[in-house]
Amino acid sequence: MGSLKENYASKLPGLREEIGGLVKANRDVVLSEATVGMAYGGMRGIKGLICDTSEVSPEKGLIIRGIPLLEITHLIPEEIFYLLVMGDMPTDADTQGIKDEFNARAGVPSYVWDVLRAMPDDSHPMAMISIGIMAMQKESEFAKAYAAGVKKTEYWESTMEDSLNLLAKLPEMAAGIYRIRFNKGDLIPYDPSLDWGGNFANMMGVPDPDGALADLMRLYLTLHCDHESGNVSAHVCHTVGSALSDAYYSLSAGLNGLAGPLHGLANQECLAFVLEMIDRYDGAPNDEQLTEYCWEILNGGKVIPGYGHAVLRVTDPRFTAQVNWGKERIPEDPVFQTVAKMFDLVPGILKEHGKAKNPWPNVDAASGSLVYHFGIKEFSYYTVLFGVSRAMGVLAQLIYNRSLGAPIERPKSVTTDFVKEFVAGKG
Ligand code: NMX
Ligand code: MLT
Repeated sequence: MGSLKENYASKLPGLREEIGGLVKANRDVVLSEATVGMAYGGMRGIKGLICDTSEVSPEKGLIIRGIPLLEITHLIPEEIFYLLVMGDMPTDADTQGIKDEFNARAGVPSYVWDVLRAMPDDSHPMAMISIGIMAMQKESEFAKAYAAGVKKTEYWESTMEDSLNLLAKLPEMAAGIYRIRFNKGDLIPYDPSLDWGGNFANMMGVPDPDGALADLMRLYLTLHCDHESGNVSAHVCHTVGSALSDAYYSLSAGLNGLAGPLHGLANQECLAFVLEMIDRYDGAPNDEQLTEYCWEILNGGKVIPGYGHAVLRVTDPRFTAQVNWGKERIPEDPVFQTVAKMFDLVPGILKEHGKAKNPWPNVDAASGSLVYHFGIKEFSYYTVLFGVSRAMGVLAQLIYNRSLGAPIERPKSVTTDFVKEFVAGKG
């Protein structure tokens, strides 16, 4: 097999023909309608986006290229990235090809470290990674190709270059942010003999004598990679990219969305929630204490982080995969045990509360407890881990959309006066 670029290039003519034909023959077929509630309600349920890298079934959760997540949790991130981009399972040679691409492109430029070190000591790690990515924008191959007048049909090639360059450098940048922001000492160099996840764990410099953290990191990076295209990080990345902003602008924007507490930042909020409970009750809370604490949060008008979802109506399989890992590897850990106890009790509490449409845990409910076990206790860092993984999905979507010539995104908005007149006309 060839490189990722060669493989994608050979697939693309068929893809263009298939999708071009589908759209041409069905342009006016109605896919979905938008109610007033949807327009004011975060566009929930409107089918107005296309995503072929993955889909989220309300009843089954994440399905990557047609394969339910729980069937592919053994894949390493390099394999997942290949699958996201190509839609096919990689061969061993394909996976090695991705590893070689990352090794050849690794190496965060020194000016990025200067920028990150110049940031205030109390900067949020998500702000640091977003700025670190933006600092590298001048490296964009797409921006250079566009300025040189590249043909529209070739936009995807430099977008793939940018994406591979970014993915090769992200673990090093993210690990460096951990060491700089939390005063962990010198940066640890990239090791080309390690895989993407193993390298990330190694460069963070957290003791990992038996490789369990590297193993967790691979799982973590695999689980958080993609969640179709309507979630905030993917949607923002797509929207920014649709203006032909390059992958640096687009990814940085997407990660800014991930930094919101209702999206990826929920993983830091979740661990804070668990630790506050343990602190308040002087140890892992019992059922009554946990229930009391949750009601206090809900009665204070706040959300229980890690629970609920805009699309899912079952326990998130990404949560299940993490809990399975925790039960096998760290069953006695009191923080993990508290997360497991929450799973027993919170859905019932949320059902009784009666607001959340989905009372079940999402991806963010367990992840913090697993990394905390390994001594990564700086929970403002946790969303960076999510972000490194999510970069694979949103960049795969960017390559895909650019290769198909997706137009600039521009849905129509209406005014409240329009809605008033429209509904009056219906009455
Ligand atoms: N705790 C308390 N109330 C909740 C929760 C929760 N975990 N989830 C939803 N609700 C409330 C929600 O705030 C809303 O209240 P109101 O009518 O007063 O505005 C009501 O239930 C209906 O919301 P839904 O339609 O069920 O949820 P929506 O689609 O609007 O939002 C989330 C989805 C994920 C933003 C929401 O469930 C939430 O805030 N969960 C906690 C934060 C979290 O875990 N986010 C991470 C999601 C995964 N990720 O990584 O992105
Ligand atoms: C995600 O992984 O993006 C989150 O679960 C949020 C979503 O899908 O809306």
